[in-house]
Amino acid sequence: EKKKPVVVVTRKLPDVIETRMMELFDTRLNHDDTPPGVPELIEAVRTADVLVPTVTDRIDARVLAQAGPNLRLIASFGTGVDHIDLKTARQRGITVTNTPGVLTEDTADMTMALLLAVSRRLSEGERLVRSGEWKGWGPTTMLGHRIWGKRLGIIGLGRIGQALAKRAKGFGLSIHYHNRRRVHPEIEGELEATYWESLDQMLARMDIVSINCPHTPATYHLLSARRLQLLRPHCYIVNTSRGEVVDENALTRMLQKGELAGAGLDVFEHEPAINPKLLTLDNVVLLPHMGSATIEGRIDMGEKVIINIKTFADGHAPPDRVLEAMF
Ligand code: 8YV
Repeated sequence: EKKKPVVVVTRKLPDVIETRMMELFDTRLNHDDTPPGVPELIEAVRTADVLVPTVTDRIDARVLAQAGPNLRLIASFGTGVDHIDLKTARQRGITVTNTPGVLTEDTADMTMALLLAVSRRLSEGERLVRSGEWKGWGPTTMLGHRIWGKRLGIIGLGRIGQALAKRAKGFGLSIHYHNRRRVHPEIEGELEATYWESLDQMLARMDIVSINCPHTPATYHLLSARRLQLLRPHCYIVNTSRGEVVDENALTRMLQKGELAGAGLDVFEHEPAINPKLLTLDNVVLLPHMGSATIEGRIDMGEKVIINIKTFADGHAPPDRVLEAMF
């Protein structure tokens, strides 16, 4: 019988997935779910045939330089691959896969939830009730802003951006987007989406901006201090993508000065560290990177990881291979 591949998993995964992986592969699990540090990651790449990292594990050139000769596949548990040095992996002949598609709808739901939470002041309202300070209903208390009839500018109209656009259309928003490439006219037509070739021009005209592009060298601080200044003061920002796409300090300063209406943030530039000033602001909703955090989604992701490993171990091209050229 063929030797089972040694699969090293860096974080705790759903039980059904771990059980299935134990059956199929020579699987080494992380039972206590502590995020591995660099020494543990180096140990993992030295011993594994297949590494299953998550978004918390930086598989950079330094870690990959220590990879053993057996490491042939990095089957990441997640869609974003900005934690993996794809170029070094390719140079070392290591295939990389991710889990696209299965967390699209969940992340789009969370983006809508954040957008409504910040514009209708959900977190603030709940804090008021829980504090015991609520004095009762008043015609001018806790007023937010309606979202219907407003303009939503989506940065990155990929899978998640399109799923968000469908939902936002149902909520009566008009859809605008900026993307590296204009999407197919049929998709544009279905979403009644307006394409802005110039991100700067789009930003200056929106009521709400949502970030739905991946973090790559090209999108690092795409919303720079200069670009943030193009937004009008009544504009809300929502980010369920990656913190690095926004200059968090510049955003925080603008929120403090009232130069923006508010922000709904699920991701941060140096998470889990957060600019402490953000914690003092009422016009922000802050979540601990839970955009795709559903039980169903995590199981779907695990199944994708398993299929990628199995296909690769059987000598075929895995379905979710990631290439540098995709970004
Ligand atoms: C999860 C994510 O945190 O998939 C991504 O890119 O950011 C999140 O949905 C991640 O999948 C866990 O590894």
